[in-house]
Amino acid sequence: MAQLERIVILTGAGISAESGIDTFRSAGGLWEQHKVEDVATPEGFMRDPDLVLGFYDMRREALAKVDPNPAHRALARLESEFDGELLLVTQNVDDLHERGGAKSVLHMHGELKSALCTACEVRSPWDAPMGDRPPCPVCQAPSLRPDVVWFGEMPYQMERIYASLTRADLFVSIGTSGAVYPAAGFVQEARMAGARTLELNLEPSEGTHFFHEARHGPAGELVPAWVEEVLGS
Ligand code: BV8
Repeated sequence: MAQLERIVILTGAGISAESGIDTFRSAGGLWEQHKVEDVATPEGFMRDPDLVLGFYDMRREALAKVDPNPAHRALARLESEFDGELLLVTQNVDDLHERGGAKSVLHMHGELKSALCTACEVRSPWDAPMGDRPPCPVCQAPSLRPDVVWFGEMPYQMERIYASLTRADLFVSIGTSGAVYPAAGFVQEARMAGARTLELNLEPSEGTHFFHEARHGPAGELVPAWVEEVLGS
């Protein structure tokens, strides 16, 4: 393997599946229990804030009952031992990368443990329910919403992500169905910029044909093995 200097990793719900967190599109997953347009759009929030706040309160509460798995810990090991540049981007709103030891995680779709105030627009760390309309820690208005990126909203730090994709030697996509843009298009950006591209997923994703290489199986096995390979090379 040529000297690796810059790696960009994108993770999705599949990396947290073995920790017991529902993915979106598996049987019985999050989107089977709710309609996307009802719980993951600004329109849905305007229409029924109690439903949406309850949906995210339930997911935030569930976080306390699950633990990071070997895949999260392997990426934290890579972050600390890899002597090149690593950008870890996640579509996940859970905090399992951080609890697995990762120090720098880019949550492009926001985080369950962050609150966005619709009055003062300040984001604050948050680990409590929102259904009871608590006051914003900054402006006291009872106007908090989950600090997550809904459909139709702009994901966070896109410039930083694209700047890294255009300079990457290797792009690795882990545990994502490749169903949602712009994240699903990252593999094409990286490939056009000359990066090698690798998919680690339980089954072929919707974009699997864009990858130079794809390995299929549980992240808890594939990711530690791949990290060992990279650090050993
Ligand atoms: C935007 C946060 C523009 C909230 C999420 C038509 C064509 C193209 C695009 C569009 C279109 N119409 C609309 C759009 C845009 C839209 C979009 O892509 N829609 C799709 C449905 C077509 N995108 C947006 O709206 C985005 N914003 O485009 O803004 C803009 C421009 C200018 C100005 C303003 C705006 C924003 C999208 C973000 C939505 N928020 N999440 C929350 O968490 O509730 S999306 C959510 O679903 C995730 O974050 C993720 O991004 C996405 C996909 O989920 P995955 O993580 O991939 O999970 P999934 O269940 O799908 O798959 C799991 C995978 O894991 C599977 O492949 C499975 O095999 C695998 N797996 C399972 N177990 C394991 C495993 N792998 C390994 N090991 C295991 N054990």
